[in-house]
Amino acid sequence: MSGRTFAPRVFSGIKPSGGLTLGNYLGAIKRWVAMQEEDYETIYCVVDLHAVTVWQDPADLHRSTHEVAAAMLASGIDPERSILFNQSQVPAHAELGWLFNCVARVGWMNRMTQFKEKAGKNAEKQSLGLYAYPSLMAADILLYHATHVPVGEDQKQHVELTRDIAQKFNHDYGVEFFPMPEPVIEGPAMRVMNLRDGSKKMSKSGESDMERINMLDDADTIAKKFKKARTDPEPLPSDVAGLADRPEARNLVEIYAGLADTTPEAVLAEFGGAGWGTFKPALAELAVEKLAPISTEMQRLLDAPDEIDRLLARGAERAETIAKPILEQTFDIMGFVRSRR
Ligand code: AQP
Repeated sequence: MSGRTFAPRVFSGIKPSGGLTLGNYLGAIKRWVAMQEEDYETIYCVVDLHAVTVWQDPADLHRSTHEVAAAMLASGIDPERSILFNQSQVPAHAELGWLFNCVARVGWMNRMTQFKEKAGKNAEKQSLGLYAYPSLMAADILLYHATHVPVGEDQKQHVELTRDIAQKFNHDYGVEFFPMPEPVIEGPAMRVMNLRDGSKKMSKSGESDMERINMLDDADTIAKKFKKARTDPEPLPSDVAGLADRPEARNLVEIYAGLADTTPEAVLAEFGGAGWGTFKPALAELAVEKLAPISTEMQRLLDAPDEIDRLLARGAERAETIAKPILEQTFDIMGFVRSRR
């Protein structure tokens, strides 16, 4: 390999599979906003084709698509500086996804822990789409020759699989066509855990609403959820070593650090020795301070869905101008006849 260089380009997405959580905000959106200020071209996507890998009521899918777009806009994604769109409006995602289904190996898919977690004991009853999800995600990223993929810790394995697909494609066809994208996982709250069980991640589709903070929760609900969050009887330790084997305590400290743009060490320097009766109300107050302006703007946008639709359509047109030539080159490399061009 001679080491072709690719312009720094970020791609990331969120599934419209329910109300957004604090995990989506801290693990993804907050950093996406920051990356707009850095030396990248930034492309952010509402990945609706991924959402339907599990059942979505049509009205809910429609609303969630607007909600995810509204959350990104309200959090500071600038639709001029970034390309913001929903995946199904750029058909090249599905087309490259199919080609990558023919590159990825079944054995690779069998190692994906997210499928195992989501499918549980019912793997046979899951959709084929849920199983193939990582190869569509690889297509999302590589369709733009993206070099950096900011994700939460839970998505790291899928970005690694994307690299495997890029490498196999390049090797099989003797080209240096696809880049090896890097996962960007940095910050204190890259794996926000369930408030009721510190061994599970906070998810949109988790069973109980009490296990997550939704971006649209009001101040009272946020305070109530943190108050009822599971903890242990010990006070907060004065250093991070004291959080070992205390997953629930560590989670709340990391959430605080993520919201305050600081480190768990700094949080413990302030709260070490304090009990939960002190820390939980401080955490709730901070969460409300950060989330309330975002949820107010989200509500305003959700009351103007036509405005969101216009922005998504424009974003899709911009995305397609990058995606289409890359898809066409992929077809050419593979030997397809494309005489309609
Ligand atoms: N708990 C989390 N902590 C940190 N980051 C998280 N992300 C999701 N949950 C957490 C990050 O958010 C981005 C978008 O994720 P997604 O919605 O496309 O898929 P997901 O990871 O499957 O999210 P959910 O909430 O768990 O959705 P459901 O319940 O519908 O499957 C990704 O960057 C992800 O890392």
